[in-house]
This record gives sequence, structure tokens and C-alpha cells, in this order.
Amino acid sequence: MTGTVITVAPTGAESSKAAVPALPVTLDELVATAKECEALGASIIHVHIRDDRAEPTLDQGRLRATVAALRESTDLIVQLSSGGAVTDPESDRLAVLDAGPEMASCTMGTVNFGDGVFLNRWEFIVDLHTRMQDRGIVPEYEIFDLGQLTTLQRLLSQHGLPFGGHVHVDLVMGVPGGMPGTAAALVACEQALRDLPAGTTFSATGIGRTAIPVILASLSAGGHLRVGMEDTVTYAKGRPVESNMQLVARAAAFAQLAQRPPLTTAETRELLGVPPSNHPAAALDRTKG
Ligand code: KMH
Ligand code: ZN
Repeated sequence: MTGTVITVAPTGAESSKAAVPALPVTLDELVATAKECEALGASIIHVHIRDDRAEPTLDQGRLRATVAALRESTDLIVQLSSGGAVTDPESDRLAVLDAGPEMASCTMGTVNFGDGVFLNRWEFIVDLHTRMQDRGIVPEYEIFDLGQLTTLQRLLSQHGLPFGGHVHVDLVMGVPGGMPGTAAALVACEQALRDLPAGTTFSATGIGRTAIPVILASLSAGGHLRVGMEDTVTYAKGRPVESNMQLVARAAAFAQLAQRPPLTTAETRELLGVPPSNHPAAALDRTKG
């Protein structure tokens, strides 16, 4: 078993700055969080951005500036969210790829999402997957329910492996409308993952109070971890999360206890088939359509 990939998802599109004042919403706040979390063991950053009113946005100029600033200040693998907010149109979500990230999320199906619907039609999924292949962007396939792993199998068999040839999925567990954040659900997914290409890796995140059970289940099943204020804003009963650092430090401590210490950014790049940051391919102009 390898060490642990820790992804930090610092902001998300759901929590408001008013309700969660510690949420990083400006570019300066995001870069500061990124540096702190990298120092504690994160190797990927899953990015949603906000506008001047701290509302979620997919503004192209801001996305490009964010990718540039994170690459300048950290060696983290920059993974832009193509999921956005449930209200974002497909065209804006596809255009996220124009900002030239090294990785982007790619969700494998429609799911009820609290009171909303997170829409991911088959044709849209294929469009995202094939555009990422063409542009040298490594996908992270987001899985909100067991059947979405079957959709991933169908996608890969009809449209081929992702750029880099390695398949990496993230189990997003405990969304109201998706699979529960339980060890049993994680094990069911881990079994289904065996039908995917050899070497497929997975991380898992548990929304809200499912965060800790999912961390423990994932580590013991050979999986990796995603943590951050996108998914968890309460550290323990009655204790709001103070910063993303707190969540990354806790994940890194659990990983150490499991004798699967956090992987460096270089090790994570190698594992997931993301070109090294000093490799000519890392400077590929992914912004061309
Ligand atoms: N904000 C959710 C509607 C992703 O980033 O790709 C979608 C989401 C998944 O967070
Ligand atoms: Zn997200």
C-alpha cells in the first residue's frame, strides 16, 4: 500500500461567507490556505472560486488568475471544479477547462443535492471527458452514488482512458440525495472499483459529520483522502472549523497513524499520471480549445 494522497477542497460552492466567516473566498485567502495546507501534507487542491460578493462564480478571468497564482505560489496539483454550483449552466462548466488546470473534476451522473439537483447528463459527461483527453487535463471522476461507478466503466469502455492513462475517482459520500458516508457504502464502492482498469485509485470524502468515519474507512480500504471546508464546516460537536489547515492536519495525523503518510506533490503526480511541475508537458497550453 502506498502513502496517502490528501486533497484539500477549501471553499466549495455551497457555504456562505456570512455563515462561515473562516471560508477562504478571495484569491489572497485561497493562496494563503493553499500554502498552509501544502506544508501540512496536501498534494492536490480542488478549487471553487467566489466573486467580489463571495458568491460562487465560474468567471473565466478569475479562474485563469487563480490557476496562475496557485501554480506560482505552490507545487500543489491544481484541480478545478467543473461541477460549479447546482445553478451553473453546462456551457460555463465546460469552459472551466479553458482556464488550463492540470486536473479537473468530472462527475459521473445526476444526483439530488440537498434541495437542488446536480445535473450531469451522459452527453455532458462524454463532452467533459473527451475535452480533457484532448487538452492533457487529468480528470478526477466524482462519484456520488454506487451506480455512477458503472457509468464510469461505460465511459472508459466507449471513449477510452483519460489523459495520462491512470484512473482516479473520488467518492463524495453523505450528500443528502447520494450514498451515505458509511464504511459499508465505501466497501461496496471499493468492490465495484475492482471492475475498473487495474491500478485505479480512489479517494473519499464524507460530508459533515460523516467526515471521520469516511477517513477511517478509506484509509483501511487502501483509499486516499479529501478534506476541507467545501465538505465539512464543523470540526467536532459545537466547534466550527477554524481553517482548512485544521482539517488537513487531522487527515495527515490519521494517515500517519495508518502508517500511510501523506504523499508529496511529486509522488502524487507520479501516482496519478499528472506531469511533474517542471516537466515541459506541465507547461502545455491547455487553454486552447
Ligand atoms: N458543488 C456541487 C454542486 C465538483 O466540484 O465537481 C458540485 C461539486 C462537484 O462540488
Ligand atoms: Zn467541488
